[in-house]
Amino acid sequence: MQAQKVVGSSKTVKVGPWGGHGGIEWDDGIHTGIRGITLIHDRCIDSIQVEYDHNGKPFLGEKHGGLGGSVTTKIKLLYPDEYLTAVSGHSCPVVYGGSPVIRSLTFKSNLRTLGPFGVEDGTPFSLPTVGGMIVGFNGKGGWYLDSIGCRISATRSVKMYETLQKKLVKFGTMATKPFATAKS
Ligand code: MAN
Repeated sequence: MQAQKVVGSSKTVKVGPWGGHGGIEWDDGIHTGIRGITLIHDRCIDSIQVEYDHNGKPFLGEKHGGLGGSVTTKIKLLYPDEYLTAVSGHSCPVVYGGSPVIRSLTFKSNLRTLGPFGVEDGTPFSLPTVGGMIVGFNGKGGWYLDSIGCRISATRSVKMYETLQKKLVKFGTMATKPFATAKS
């Protein structure tokens, strides 16, 4: 079956966050898709950095979490044919007396399952299957990734999106015509 090309719509639903309450809050905002994810992990998920798509251009989010971890996993999605549909994982403390942190993460795309990464220990969490695609992550981080949540958007076919873009371009050309004429 051929993968359907889709982009996210601007209406999103926030789900989560899952994990602990430690660390400081981070929010990557809302984008049009995800091109890749870099996870650094060991006994837990030390950090996450997401490369989004923003209206057809790559947008690199900040790295969230700490500087430790021994394994670097670079997930490259086959954008725009592939998009993330779900995230799941486990959380519990890794240090004595500490609050729960994200121990493992597993991502699901329309084409495959990526992971698990980290250690599947502690309380499991999973995103209820609501359809749509992930267009932004948020959560908390300190030495480690304390929690993670995401924003889900309904999917739209690229064809519809391109038609809309063409219309906007046409409208833009018309609007600037008097200036263009004056210049020539
Ligand atoms: C640091 C602090 C905590 C946080 C842990 C794990 O100790 O930022 O608030 O829970 O790291 O990330």
